This record gives sequence, C-alpha cells and structure tokens, in this order.
Amino acid sequence: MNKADHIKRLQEDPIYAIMGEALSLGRKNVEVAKALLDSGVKIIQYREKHKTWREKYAEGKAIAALCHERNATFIMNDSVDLAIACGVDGIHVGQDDAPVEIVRSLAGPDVFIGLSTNTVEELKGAVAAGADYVGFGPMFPTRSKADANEVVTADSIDFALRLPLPVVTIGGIGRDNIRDVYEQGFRSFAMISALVSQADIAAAVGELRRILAR
Ligand code: 3NM
Repeated sequence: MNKADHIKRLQEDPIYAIMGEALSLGRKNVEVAKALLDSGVKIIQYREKHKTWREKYAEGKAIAALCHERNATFIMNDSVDLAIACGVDGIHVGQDDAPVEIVRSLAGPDVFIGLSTNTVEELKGAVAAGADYVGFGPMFPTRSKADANEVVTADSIDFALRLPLPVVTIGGIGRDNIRDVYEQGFRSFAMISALVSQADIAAAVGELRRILAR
C-alpha cells in the first residue's frame, strides 16, 4: 500500500488502535499487536514513553513486520529516528515534538504524518504545516495520558468537523461513548484502553464495530 492508500484507510476504517504495554493487562506489546491484527484491526500505533531506544526498536521492528504481513498500517509515535529504523507507514507527533516539516524532511515523502491537536489554533497549524491527518482530543477525560489537555471545546469540534484533513478523534473513547462521537460527525476513533486494556480484544473490537454499524 502507498501513502495515499494508508491515508484513505484512516478515513474508511474507524478503528485506530494505540498500543501501550503499561495498559495492556500484563501482556507484551507484540502479543497485543497479534491480538489486534487477529481481531481485524488495520491501523496500529506503537506508543511507549518509558522503554529504551533498543527495546522500542526491537518491538517496533517486530510489530511493523506483523502489520505488513497482514496488510495493516503501522504508525510510530514521537520518535522519527525509531520510526524510520522500524520501517513505518506513518509517524505521529505531538505539539512539542519535531515539527511536521522537519519530520517530513527526515522521513521522506512516502511516510504519512499525523499531528496531535486540541484547539482551533492547533487545527489551523496542522493544515498550514502540511500534516496528513490530525489526532484531535481529548474528546473525554482520559487516564491513559499523563499530561492530557482539557477536553476539546464545542468551537474546536465545529472546526475539526470542517477540516480538509482526516480527523482521528482520541481520548476516553470506548463502547459507552463512541456512538456519541460518531453522531457528532466524526468517523475515526483512536483508542488505547478500550482496546489494549480489554481481556478479550477480539470481543472489544467486534462490539465497537457493531456499535458503529448500528
Ligand atoms: N492522546 P484512551 S488522549 C495518547 O488528546 C492520547 O492527544 C490524547 O487513551 C490527546 O483511549 C490520549 O485510553 C490517551 O483514553 C488515549
């Protein structure tokens, strides 16, 4: 798949899984990645804040290979060097990470880039910087991110719904509220705890897909 196909997938497949071992009920990241792929998840982001570069490289490389065997999209959070070394399809950066233009110059034209946003200003900045998609949130309070922003405002939601880029909502989304975010008009949902913190990942994915298809 090329970059355009991956970006198209972000608009067509609502489930974007983010991995984090601390939230994975004692399971290793590689095991969780397999469970996600076995459950039909096609978009996986690797996000680890507290492992060494070498640990992240070993896991990232293994998960990239698994994703590519299954024709899934693999995204690395934050670290451009790790992302390039692991052979990712996409890189996701935050407002305090390397700017999109720099990530692009380092990673080359074939890797898509996502930027985390919370406010109207950040949404405008993402378009101006040439991001390929935005992460937008938190939609709800979340315990999965230590330094999470305030939940998004009604103004930023209105602006996000009119953005000329794919918008991946994030933050506190799960079976009890994913339908509400869908009804607001969003079509893509990034989740950590609603996926990797579930004992039965396949059941969780199935239920989320059913709720969205209602
Ligand atoms: N980024 P959960 S919220 C990684 O608002 C992350 O940018 C956020 O985890 C943002 O699905 C978040 O368990 C945590 O709430 C998402």
